[in-house]
Amino acid sequence: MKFGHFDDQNKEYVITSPRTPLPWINYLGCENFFSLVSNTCGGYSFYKDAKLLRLTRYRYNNVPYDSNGHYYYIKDGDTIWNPGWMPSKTELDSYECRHGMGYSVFTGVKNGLMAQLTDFVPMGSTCEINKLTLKNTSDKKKDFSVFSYVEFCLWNAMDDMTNFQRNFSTGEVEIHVGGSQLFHKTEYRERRNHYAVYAVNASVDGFDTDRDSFLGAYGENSAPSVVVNDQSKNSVASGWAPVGSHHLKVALEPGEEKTYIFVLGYVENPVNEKWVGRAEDGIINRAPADALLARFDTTEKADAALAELKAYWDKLLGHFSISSSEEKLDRMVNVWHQYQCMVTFNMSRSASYFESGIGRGMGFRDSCQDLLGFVHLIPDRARERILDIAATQFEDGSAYHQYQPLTKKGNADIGSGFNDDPLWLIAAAAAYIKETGDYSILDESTPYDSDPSKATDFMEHLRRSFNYTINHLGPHGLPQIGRADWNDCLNLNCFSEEPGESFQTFGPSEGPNAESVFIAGMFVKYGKDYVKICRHKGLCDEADTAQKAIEQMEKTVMDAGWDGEWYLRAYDHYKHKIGSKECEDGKIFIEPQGFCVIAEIGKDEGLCLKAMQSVEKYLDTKYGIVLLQPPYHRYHVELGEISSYPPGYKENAGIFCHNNPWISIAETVIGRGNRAWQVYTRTCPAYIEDISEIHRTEPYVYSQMIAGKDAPNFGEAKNSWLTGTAAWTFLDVSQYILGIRPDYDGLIIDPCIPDTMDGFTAKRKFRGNTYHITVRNPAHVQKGVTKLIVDGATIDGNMIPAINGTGHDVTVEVTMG
Ligand code: BGC
Ligand code: IFM
Repeated sequence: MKFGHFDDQNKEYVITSPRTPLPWINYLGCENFFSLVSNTCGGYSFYKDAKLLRLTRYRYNNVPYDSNGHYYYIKDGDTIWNPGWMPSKTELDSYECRHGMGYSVFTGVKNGLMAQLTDFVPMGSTCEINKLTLKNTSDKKKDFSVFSYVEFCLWNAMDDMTNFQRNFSTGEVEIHVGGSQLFHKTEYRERRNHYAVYAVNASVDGFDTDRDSFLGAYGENSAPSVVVNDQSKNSVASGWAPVGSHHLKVALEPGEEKTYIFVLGYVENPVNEKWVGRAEDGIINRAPADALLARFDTTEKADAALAELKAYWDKLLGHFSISSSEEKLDRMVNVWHQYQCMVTFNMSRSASYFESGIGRGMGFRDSCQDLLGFVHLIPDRARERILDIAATQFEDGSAYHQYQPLTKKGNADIGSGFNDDPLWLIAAAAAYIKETGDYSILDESTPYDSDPSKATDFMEHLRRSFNYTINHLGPHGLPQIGRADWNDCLNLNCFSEEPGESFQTFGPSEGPNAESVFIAGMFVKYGKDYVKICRHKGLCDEADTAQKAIEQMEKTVMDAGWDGEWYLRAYDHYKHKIGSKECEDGKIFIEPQGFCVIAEIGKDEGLCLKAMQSVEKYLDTKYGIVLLQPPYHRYHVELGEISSYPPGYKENAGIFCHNNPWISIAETVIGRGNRAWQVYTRTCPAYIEDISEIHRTEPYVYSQMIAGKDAPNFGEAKNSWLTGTAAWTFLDVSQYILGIRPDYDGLIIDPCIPDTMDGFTAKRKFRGNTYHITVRNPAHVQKGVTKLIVDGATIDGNMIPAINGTGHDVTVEVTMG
């Protein structure tokens, strides 16, 4: 069952019922100001940092779910309704929500009145625009009221939810009616150097800034008393809960329409003596707010800003596009994969409807992996991101696991000890260099622990990342796992003398014994990149030494990390095998199968094929590949968080979407295009749109997890949007299935597609040139390039050497066979 449909022409998902199984959201903002907006106008805004600079309030875990947002009420006779249905929940005569690239449009019709709300964050601004168009579609004159409503958050979202003894006394507002731009503004501020402004470009018939006055005693936002009575109270908030609400009385002749521009903005108010305490001027410096509002004070200016935003996205998505016989593939590759990658660039794991914006900020491993999916779109910002991440590394190569976006400083509460983290930095750096050819990043002076006095060049950061693994080997010569590797919940150092009976701590701790075969796979895969980077720098001895360490690790995996039919997962503190046929539960895990095959460990010996066959045999389901089998049926304290989940959820045998593309990529490594395709399509949003009632999260983006076959709700997804799945799937489909893969010296063309596919065309920007690629598959093979013609000349092999200069259009013809 579907709740909408894709509009490929406009790059939109069109939701046709407000009653989606869960809120289906979109992200507004590409730079510093962001809003989350659901299909019923729920959501909130923040500036740069969802925890520290939150503009509007959201109540998580609320009942009903998703019941605060930026709302517009229409009071038409006795009827109160909202164009996005919530919060009045008045049945609409028609409803539509279009989530597009950085904007959302809600169209509601009720009793011959159409209200269309367009929400977006203009480029280069610190505000959200809500453009509200009202049209009388009846044959009678209509007189009605519009009330706007936002509830301000007192900046620090955590404090806002917990520290009432302070916060109920901090709110102050200033209200300005009229003025040169005809804006009505409510400025919410705290006595600090920034404030929020909420304005409309019209003279108003009333306003409210105090929540209790607006809602009424014991009132709710589904039917605020001000709206019910059709009369604002002109309330002035002092402490308690400041809100912004404008009252507009509107009269429309049949067929007539009117448009209003509402702006919710963030303004810095630099400490400036002129403005402190001068009652006649107000206490804040209004000039920057006036300047912001002046940019959007007419419909034409707002429309131009929306057009600019759309042009920005068209240009961005123009970096990579394809055309094939598969409509769903095209729409995912051309639009939604890349869009989700950009959202993960902006949000990392901070703010979604499943991440509160308060807990996790930027993840070290998460952001490094996200980068794999957006580096081709915004290489300059990717470069900056890599250096920001590296600056949170410690001098021994380990790293803060998370950092705060505003301060860019490591989060000491979480600390370090996740032993895969350092290697992800090499993955990110290698992807950046392959995309751009820019080796100068290696020379950038980069701090440790955000302390400029402890800086080295970035190359040294990579060296310490690589050596961190070598310096932390366990009893079998495999990498120590530390608190956890990619699998946050496999905490093998939760040891005690009596396993299962008592334990040292619940939660991750470090120790020398527990080892990870997954990190071994990463070390081999990204170690090879490190070797290439060393060679490019002329560090031949270092490259040779690193190469030997990699070969040794491959041998170690084959000796101590192979279980007969698949790669082992780990050894625990007691040196017991994890992910082995000898285990009662958790006999086989997905992660080492993916990474050891991607690293080609034991490929010639047949290990890779065998491991992939085992994945298919033991881990496959119709909705994707589960993380492990059998699930842990009872709690194993010595394994940490993993078995605290019931079977089929999250890391305990859920379908973790993130590592499904690892398997798909691994299948391309061994040339099995049909299977790589099957794995790709099984979790791909557009391919499972028809089962939205089962899947439940947005059908245009990935979720972190789908309940596995051992869970009662098999097939139900959770944690949409902020997942490494976005980057990995785009990498899988663009670089491994379609096979257009940047490399150090050029662009590799190496498709591995289903044998039923005739071919495809692609347009790919690479180092300033545009490649127009046609792939033909006349022999219907799964992999193999027999002919590569570049601008009319046949080339040996399957790599197009990078060309000097930019601005060229290059024609590439590829024949598979
Ligand atoms: C785990 C969480 C953990 C999170 C953080 C998740 O997959 O289930 O418990 O806090 O990862 O990285
Ligand atoms: O790898 C992690 C990621 O960093 C956060 N979410 C869960 C994944 C698997 O545990």
